[in-house]
Amino acid sequence: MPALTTDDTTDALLVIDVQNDFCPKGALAVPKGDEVVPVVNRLIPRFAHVLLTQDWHPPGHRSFASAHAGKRPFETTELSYGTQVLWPDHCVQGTEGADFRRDLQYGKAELIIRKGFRLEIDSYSAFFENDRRTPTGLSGYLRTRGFKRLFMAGLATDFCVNYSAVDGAALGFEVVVLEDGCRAIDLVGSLAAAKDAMTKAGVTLATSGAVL
Ligand code: VGL
Ligand code: ZN
Repeated sequence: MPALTTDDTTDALLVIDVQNDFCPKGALAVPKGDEVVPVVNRLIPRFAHVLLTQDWHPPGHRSFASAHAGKRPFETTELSYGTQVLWPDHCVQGTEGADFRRDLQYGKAELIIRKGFRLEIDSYSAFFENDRRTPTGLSGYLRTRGFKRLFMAGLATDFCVNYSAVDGAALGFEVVVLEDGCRAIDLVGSLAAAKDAMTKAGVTLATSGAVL
């Protein structure tokens, strides 16, 4: 018996960044990132409404270490909005690395929200870019569609899932992160910090078994 009963009118599944570059052999491979695919594929049929996010950077994006002389991936730098982790070039618009995993069964997705497309601003969250002010438009979409509770899974737990979950909760949505449907990058304790931040924000951490 699933522990949580889903509501076809007010619940949505938000699948975060299940893209080639975040999976093994990808440019910013999340360890075991591909393991989220079978979990998400089991979740999708259980939800009436499925939405996806897609990390979608222009070439030369400011979050890329290659855009900063003398910097290497996973170092940080100060951008106009604060400290930014620098990443390997990844999820460049229109490249195979930016495509969803081929085995992700996402045909029924009703919305694909792209983020990180402004050259100067990174965007971990599905709601606000990393300047913490620029909205993606997702909250308006969710509200006008009447969604109240969001189940989240995808990549990476400690970056895009975490920021999306915390922002979603702050915006007044009920947020449930299905942890076995996520994998983390885990840079110097970032997974533990992310779990702490999500818990403090009122996000429910559960496993896919809660709804399957
Ligand atoms: C992500 C780092 C850079 C993510 C995206 O999807 O978690 N992380 N861009
Ligand atoms: Zn990115």
